[in-house]
Amino acid sequence: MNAADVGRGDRQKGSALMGILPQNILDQLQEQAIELPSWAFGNSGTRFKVFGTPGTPRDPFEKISDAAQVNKLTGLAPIVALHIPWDLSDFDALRKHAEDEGVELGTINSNTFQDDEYKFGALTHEDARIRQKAIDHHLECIDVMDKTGSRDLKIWLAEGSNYPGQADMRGRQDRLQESLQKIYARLSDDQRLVLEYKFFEPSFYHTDVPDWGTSYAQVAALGDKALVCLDTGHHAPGTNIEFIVMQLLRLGKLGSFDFNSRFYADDDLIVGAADPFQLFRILFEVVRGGGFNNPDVQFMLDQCHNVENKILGQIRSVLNVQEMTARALLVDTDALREAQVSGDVLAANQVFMDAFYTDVRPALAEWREGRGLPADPMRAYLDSGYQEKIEADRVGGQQAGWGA
Ligand code: LRH
Ligand code: MN
Ligand code: MN
Repeated sequence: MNAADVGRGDRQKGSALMGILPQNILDQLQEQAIELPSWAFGNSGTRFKVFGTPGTPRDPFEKISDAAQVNKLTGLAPIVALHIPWDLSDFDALRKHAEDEGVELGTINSNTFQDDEYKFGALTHEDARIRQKAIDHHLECIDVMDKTGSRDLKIWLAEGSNYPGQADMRGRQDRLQESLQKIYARLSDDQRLVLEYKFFEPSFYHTDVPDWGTSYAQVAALGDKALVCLDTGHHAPGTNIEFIVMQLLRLGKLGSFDFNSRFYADDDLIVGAADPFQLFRILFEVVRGGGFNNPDVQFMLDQCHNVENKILGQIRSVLNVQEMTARALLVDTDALREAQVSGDVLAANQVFMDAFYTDVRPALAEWREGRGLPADPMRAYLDSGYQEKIEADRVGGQQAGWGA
């Protein structure tokens, strides 16, 4: 009998949980921690329009309070990542505020993509003065990490060129390594650098860190405290992302995820919304490669909620990750291995699909309730009165957005 059959029988008896999610899986799910991006709570949009929404945070403190709601209702999101300079503030006070709200401050994301001087590069720029300015920004980010108690500095670089011949691609790789070495040297023993790749945008011909191989080559040359960040939306359509996850875990260089989903490019939609099966396949490789609940692999969301409620969008996202993790943990790995070894292609595929098609949502709702959390966190948020309160309180003042 496979997991799906067990689940059907037990649901008839009234308990979704019993039988479908064994204790060892629940124990692993209990430890799951997903990091939320502060910018998911600010206003965002496309280059066509940014919609302002009532109740949007006016400062980093309010972003933290909103993120804390997600954690209170799901028990899944105890960490909040910051973006510098968007979240510049009194970091001692912000850390205290986060603690009061029951969350901690996490990854510090640098930003070298909104300054005129970085038009032709930052860490790779031909001009040593501009390179130094970009390096100094990262050193300031590490100062922030010292205050917030953050472990990870996440670097995504918007650098590249638009036309063949425009830039010396080789020289830029060398300068990138030189600049990264200066940043790396400032990290303390318990801090890390994660280098995020993206295949295009804002540059359209070449990008200096376009793929996992380049990120790997750059961080491998730095040392053990430098790792790769995999943003799920940063690959060409059709890329087998789970293969990359497998390879980076195998090499011990997967430092973090930026989870989101996409239909076309870097859409930053809710993780698991566009292609739930892809999320399942990724999480299966995470579990297979020892990445799940491994403190060396950070699970972060990197999303924007342009048209939907932001707090509900984040709640939906962490639940999607939890549901797909539960399904990935349900794969009968013994049966899978047996089928693989014996060359039984279709049996192997069926074992895999049985887990994917198992609806774990009722079981997770029941388990949540048993731990004093709402069975339906989305409903609980709507009933909590929090949204009405922030809409009433946060009138006037400048709303914080993606980039502010
Ligand atoms: C770049 C990116 C990177 C940035 C974030 C706002 O596309 O994924 O992680 O820091 O978006
Ligand atoms: Mn990202
Ligand atoms: Mn992105």
